Amino acid sequence: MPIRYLITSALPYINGVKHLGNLIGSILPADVYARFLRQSGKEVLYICGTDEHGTPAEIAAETAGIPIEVYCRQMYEIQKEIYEQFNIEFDFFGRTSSKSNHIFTTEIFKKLYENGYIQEQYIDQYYSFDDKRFLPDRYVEGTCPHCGYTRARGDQCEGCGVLLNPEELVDPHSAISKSKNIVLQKTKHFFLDMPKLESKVAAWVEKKTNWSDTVKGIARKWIKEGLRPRCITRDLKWGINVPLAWINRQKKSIEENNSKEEISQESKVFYVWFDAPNGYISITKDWAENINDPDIWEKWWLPENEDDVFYAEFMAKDNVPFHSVFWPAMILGTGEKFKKVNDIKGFHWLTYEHGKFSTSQQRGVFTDVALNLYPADYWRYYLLANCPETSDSDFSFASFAAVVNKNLADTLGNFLTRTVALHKKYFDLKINIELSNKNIDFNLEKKVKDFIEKINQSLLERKFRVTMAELRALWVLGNEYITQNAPWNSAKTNIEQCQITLIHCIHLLRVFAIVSFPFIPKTSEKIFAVLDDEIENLRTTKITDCVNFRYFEKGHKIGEPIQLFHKIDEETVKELTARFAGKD
Ligand code: B3M
Ligand code: ZN
Repeated sequence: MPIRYLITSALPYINGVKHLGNLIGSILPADVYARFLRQSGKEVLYICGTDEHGTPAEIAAETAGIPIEVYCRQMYEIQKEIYEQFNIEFDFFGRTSSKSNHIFTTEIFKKLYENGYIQEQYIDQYYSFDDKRFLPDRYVEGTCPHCGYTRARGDQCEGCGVLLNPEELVDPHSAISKSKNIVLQKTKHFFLDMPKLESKVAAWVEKKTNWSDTVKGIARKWIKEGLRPRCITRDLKWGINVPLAWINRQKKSIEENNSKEEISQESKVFYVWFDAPNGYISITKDWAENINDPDIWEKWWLPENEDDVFYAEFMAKDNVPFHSVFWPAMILGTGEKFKKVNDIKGFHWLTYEHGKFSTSQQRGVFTDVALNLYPADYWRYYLLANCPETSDSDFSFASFAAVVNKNLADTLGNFLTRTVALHKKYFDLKINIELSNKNIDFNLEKKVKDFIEKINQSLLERKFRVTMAELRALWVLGNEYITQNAPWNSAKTNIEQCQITLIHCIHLLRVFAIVSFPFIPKTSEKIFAVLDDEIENLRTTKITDCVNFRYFEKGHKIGEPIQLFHKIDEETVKELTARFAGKD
């Protein structure tokens, strides 16, 4: 049994505000899992941060007309603020451009070098005179030699899907400036010797019997096709410098090495995917510094016993190869005992009205705009209920409105309004009876416990779709209970029975708030405020222990009824659908 739970979600790239698909594809489900485990009394660390290096960041900064450091700092603050507003409770939200990641990534590289897993190779790369930079493959554009598509990229043709090398393109030009003033140049790069690491990685992957078929399938496919050396450096300025002086010293110290040639090229940095995953560890170090306990990170990443920590990663499926094969290969190559992942949760895509979310075409809903439209819990609930867990799922305002109206407003919201309004009408919000073995509805208790057991189990397994279905069914039970027991009838004939029913409903509201807390935390807090219970109890009550129909004692008074959710009407759906349809 693990004693600690380490959780990371893929580090959102720095080059802009993320859309709803990014949120549900990693950060939001990880937050639910972390909240649930904390409620269960587990020791949890949830780490995330911005992924800040690479060409797209440089280009975004140039487009914005500000220095890259300034751009990254601003975008970091903006993204951090947005996640706070979505009530994502990271233990720390850091940055891969931090000093600690520079130091740590350099250490990882040196260990790999010393252990013989780094090769040098010359490669041909286009240099653009007008952009004054080497062009990464996907920033070279031209005509596909296979299908004639004129906007093929240097890594792949989007016309026919074939994988390309930039030098294969006909009429190549810079995708940034469109300039044709580009030449192929030889430049020396460092490669991670994946063939040499392959057997280690393959053995490690095969031991992962708990991985989903999708995740395991992706890892196996890469390994089966044979791992090739992977270029881990780039000719860019922004990034973590390759320690060239150190490498030159290493070479000099190896007497028999006949290649005495020094590498003198400046501005060679690590490829962003080489430094970003190390960010999980270096951000944990930054968290440790921040809480004035600098060595505490080792408890998570270098546990005495590997099984003491259960490590779960959350990400979209295109990130899976990097987390299931390449980063583990790096870690294995260092020979250090860093904690490696136990389970990878890989999500499919959220589409927008059956198409792609698109930043450039302003198509779809982005996280900052979403928060201006509706409160965080509307989005959290909808996205989780509709999460692309085993296949793609689609966002539309019509389905968003349907889910908010039916599940949130008509089911949970309505149950609160009915219960509290009736309790006000008949009992002036005051509990006058003690529930005891004589009048507790044990049949109801059993049903509630069964639902919670299922929710608990599916959350432990990080299965979100089933969890959400069970949660909804639990809320429905509340409405069925009040309808069947019709306290408005018993009010006329048996006022004691009327209150017994309503006190059960008040206790059900408390249960709903606790069980719903990982998903819609602000709503749970509102319910607790109405019940006049301590908000802190939401965080610390295990969902499997929360069914206690004696909790509110005689004399307890609850607050006035409130409307938890507002319905979204058809006109609004039409208006929003048109507003976010994008430029094309
Ligand atoms: N930044 C996610 C992406 O932009 C990427 C994740 C890094 S996790 C170490 O696709
Ligand atoms: Zn093509």
